[in-house]
Amino acid sequence: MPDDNFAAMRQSIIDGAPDTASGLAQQAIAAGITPLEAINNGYVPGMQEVGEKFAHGQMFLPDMMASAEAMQAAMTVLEPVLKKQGAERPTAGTVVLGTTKGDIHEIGKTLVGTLLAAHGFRVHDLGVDVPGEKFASTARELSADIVGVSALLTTTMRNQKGVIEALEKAGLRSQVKVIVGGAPVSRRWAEEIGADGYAKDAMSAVALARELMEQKGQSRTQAPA
Ligand code: B1M
Repeated sequence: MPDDNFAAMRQSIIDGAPDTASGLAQQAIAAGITPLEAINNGYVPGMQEVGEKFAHGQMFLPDMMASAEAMQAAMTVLEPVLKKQGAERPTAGTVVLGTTKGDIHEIGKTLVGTLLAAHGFRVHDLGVDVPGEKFASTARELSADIVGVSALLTTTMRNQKGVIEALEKAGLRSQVKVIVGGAPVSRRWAEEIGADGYAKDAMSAVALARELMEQKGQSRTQAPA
């Protein structure tokens, strides 16, 4: 697909144009472009530019909401294609995923969930504004291997720590690996709050989840009988 099409995808997000965004996604699939190429080269750069414009006062909240709608329209087309790949694989592990309490940003978290599902993980997405106790009760219910917590605001990052505390309180911390991510989150922050790993983007989250599943497998085989 020529770079022009990726530029058009990017622009559809900046313009907050859901119909254009989804039409371009359909064209991309028909042309044999992988959903990941469209996301990484077209739509995500659009969202990044929206964030920069918002930060510099060149775009306002309603514009940012329209851009999010456009992104979701594109994802509605691309997600089923990505997920189909995962349905054809054996289960790689169970992940409980959500955006932390106080935070309603969902696009990045949903993308992480879609890619995990595309790589064979069973993903239970709790949505946004999720309290720590909900992560813990769902992890117990599903015997989750991994809990993934997204945060997009500097003010809600600390609630990632709250999720770890809730897992500790529920007596689940030793059984469940915790991964954290989101734009303001860093490896250092993950270490500081005692998470098992940090991923900077959705593909790294898949690699990290696989690595943690390997570690879980090893500790199981090494555990005394
Ligand atoms: Co908001 N917002 N927003 N916003 N918003 C940011 C985050 C901001 C950086 C914009 C800015 O000022 N430049 C800023 C935060 C500043 C800060 O805290 N330092 C901000 C603000 C201030 C706000 C409000 C407070 C605005 C207001 O009301 N005045 C408000 C807060 C609401 C709340 O949550 N309580 C708000 C609201 C909104 C909308 C509702 C309008 C909308 C969200 C709609 C939705 O999600 N349905 C929105 C949007 C769209 C954004 C920006 C523009 C884009 C976020 C996004 O979707 N990016 C964002 C600016 C930016 O990030 N550049 C911004 C695309 C997405 C694919 O990337 O989410 O980073 P991202 O996810 C990546 C990685 O971070 C990583 O992988 C993903 C894919 O590669 N990742 C993980 C994410 N989660 C992970 C979890 C993992 C691993 C990796 O493991 C579990």
